Amino acid sequence: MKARALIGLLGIHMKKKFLITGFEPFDKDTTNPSGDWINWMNSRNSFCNREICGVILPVKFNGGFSEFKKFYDEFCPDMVILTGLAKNRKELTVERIGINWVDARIPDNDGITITSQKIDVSGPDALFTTIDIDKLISLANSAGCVLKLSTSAGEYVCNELLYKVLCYLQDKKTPATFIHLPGLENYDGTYLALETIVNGL
Ligand code: PCA
Repeated sequence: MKARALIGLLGIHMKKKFLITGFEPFDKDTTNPSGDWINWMNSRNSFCNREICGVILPVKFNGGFSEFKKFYDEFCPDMVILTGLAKNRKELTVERIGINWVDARIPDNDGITITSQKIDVSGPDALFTTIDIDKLISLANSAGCVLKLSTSAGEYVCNELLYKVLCYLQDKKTPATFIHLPGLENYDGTYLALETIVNGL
């Protein structure tokens, strides 16, 4: 029996562990609100019953997932929340699926542009995210923020990370989701909504 399961049986309360990721800037931007949210979160003390590991990932094909895996294997989280920027969206969106496809319009931060190909030639075509979407939406609403459902995380680095993470976690059964931040002037309300989500899950 795993140590955490035994401790649970003994009734000892342990903090739920969250691995939360954002991305570094890309496409000539100097900031990425998803990375800024990780820094914002790491600087706060408002996650009383949560143990948080916040990580900013590189916007690099293959690079994001290998960095994620390193932290996942070391931290062994109970839940995974991936975030990134979708500049052309107006609202916070939660992704339903990761697809087995990459078709980049712009290079990643190594200057690499991967077009029209499967992420994993022998992998499933798509995988569903595994944190209850209705619950995420109602938690965001309770913080006064609109969170909409999205059925496409795009065909760039965010979708590549999401797909690889969902594949990796399939047999581990760790719930995982992806939330895209919109393009906004001010992210105060967005960060508070994300904090409410983490504290409510
Ligand atoms: N957004 C990009 C990659 C990094 C990020 O924050 C995307 O949606 O694929």
